[in-house]
Amino acid sequence: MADIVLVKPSVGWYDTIKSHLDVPLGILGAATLVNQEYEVKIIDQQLDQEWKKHIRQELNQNPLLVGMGAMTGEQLRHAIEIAEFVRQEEKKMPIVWGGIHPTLMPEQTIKDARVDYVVKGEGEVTIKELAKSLEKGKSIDTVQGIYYKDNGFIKSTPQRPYADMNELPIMPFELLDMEKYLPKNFGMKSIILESSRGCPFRCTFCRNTTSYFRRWGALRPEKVIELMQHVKEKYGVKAVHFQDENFFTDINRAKETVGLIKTELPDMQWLVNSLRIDTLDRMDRDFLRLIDDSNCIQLKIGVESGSPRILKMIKKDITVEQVIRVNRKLADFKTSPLYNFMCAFPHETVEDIRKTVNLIFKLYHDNKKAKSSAINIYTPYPGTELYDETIKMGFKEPETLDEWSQYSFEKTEPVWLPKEQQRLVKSLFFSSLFMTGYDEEFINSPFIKLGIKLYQPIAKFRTKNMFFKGMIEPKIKEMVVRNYE
Ligand code: B12
Ligand code: SF4
Repeated sequence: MADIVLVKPSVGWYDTIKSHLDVPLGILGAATLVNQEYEVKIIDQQLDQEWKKHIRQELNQNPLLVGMGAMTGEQLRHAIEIAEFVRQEEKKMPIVWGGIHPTLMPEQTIKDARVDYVVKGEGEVTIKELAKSLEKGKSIDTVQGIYYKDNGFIKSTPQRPYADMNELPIMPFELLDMEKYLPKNFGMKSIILESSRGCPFRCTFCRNTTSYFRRWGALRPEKVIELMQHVKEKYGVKAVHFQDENFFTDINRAKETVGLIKTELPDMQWLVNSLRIDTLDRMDRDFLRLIDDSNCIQLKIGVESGSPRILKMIKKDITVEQVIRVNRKLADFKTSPLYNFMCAFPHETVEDIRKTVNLIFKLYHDNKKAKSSAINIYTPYPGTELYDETIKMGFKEPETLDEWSQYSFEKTEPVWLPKEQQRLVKSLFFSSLFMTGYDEEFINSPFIKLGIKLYQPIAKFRTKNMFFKGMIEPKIKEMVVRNYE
């Protein structure tokens, strides 16, 4: 039985319709060092129908703490459900929260009665030190990076310096039943991994400006290869999907890493989550050829908007001309680009949105391999520059953990936009999501798969023409999704 119990809250419908879940890197990250000194048990709420029974069993052995991490929104709702259960079963059990939401809102999170400690930022060292202090009954004010309560007062310790990823051991994947976490991405057994953390750019909607303070840290090329080799040998992984927010920040490191993937892992496919247009614009054809030759399947690229005015406002520091140029350049290579877009920014007009839609179809036209994400609805996250702007424009800031758990781009109205435009962006998100169908291969049910296939041409027509009359499809989706919750 375990000393440390870590629970991964369900992400909600987003994950329940998928055939396989992604490895919970946040929880595994938190387990990395503490696992060397203590017995750690991970419970995945989404996979384990009997999570309550299993948490109860662990509580019987009196662990040092129960920990969980959450993103803002639906996952937070599930984290609250878990914390409430633990509190109700064992009043005195220390409940530790980490992950992105508590990091962005540590003071508000610690105020909640179902939270005893908040770990702000990276969790590896902090949770280990916290566990030690709790075990030895020592004062915790020497543990950096935490918020806690002391006789009703909220206290915090200084920010912990960022870890050097190269000094951390490989995450303890062995704590999980890995077969349940290796989705068939592009038809191959795949895994999500991280090779760097943070991003030095300044986009006004992005949490990196506040949770990593525009810092970027990365594994050295040989360490990336070691990690890829580890998952290949131990779990038979054939494709690695890097979740980094900016894999190519250091071009020399990236070049060396890609070169090593080509020579050391010639059978491994790989893809990256996030890459900038201006970086690609600077890359010469030799580097792009190397990326192609190293079996990179896809590059996910943040474009966000087709409107120069909006790109300037969000400080994306790229131009529409660059996007078009890069897309044409990439047409000569096997690796396919997937462009990410958003809408519903404060001050955005219908004309700006039309420019985004037009750009998407131009990218498809110029490069047959080009794909795009749904046109996601901008969601204001605390601490970012645009967040303050939405508040000025009428957005009511959630004041408690419970209120934040109800917060999502799907449920929360973009009240900073005129009423008519609020409806438009929701319809556009919906049609563009199904137009792309790019997540289709993760979906379990053949019934849902077929539904998406049949709906795709209609979704494309609606998106291209921004025509949303008589749109009953979101209601149908709601009915289908309810069956999976
Ligand atoms: C994988 C991923 C997902 C996965 C699931 C992740 C999960 N939590 O289970 C999926 C694909 C489902 C997903 C969905 C979404 N995601 Co997402 N996702 C990511 C991504 C790419 C990687 C996360 C990760 O694993 N990082 C690596 C680990 C090691 O880092 P970490 O999670 O921060 O964990 C460290 C610390 O936070 C801490 N920690 C974490 N957990 C715990 C627990 C304890 C007890 C302790 C002590 C410490 C601790 O220690 C860890 C090691 O240092 C991040 C971007 C990124 N690169 O971080 C976005 C990100 C987390 N996602 C984001 C968003 C916006 C979304 C969506 C809303 C997107 C959308 N439009 O649909 C949805 C939300 C769906 C929902 N219902 O909630 C935002 C979060 C914003 C926010 N305020 O929550 C991020 C930051 C991207 C961004 N830059 O905007 N996402
Ligand atoms: S480039 Fe991407 S990760 Fe970096 S600040 Fe902008 S949106 Fe965030």
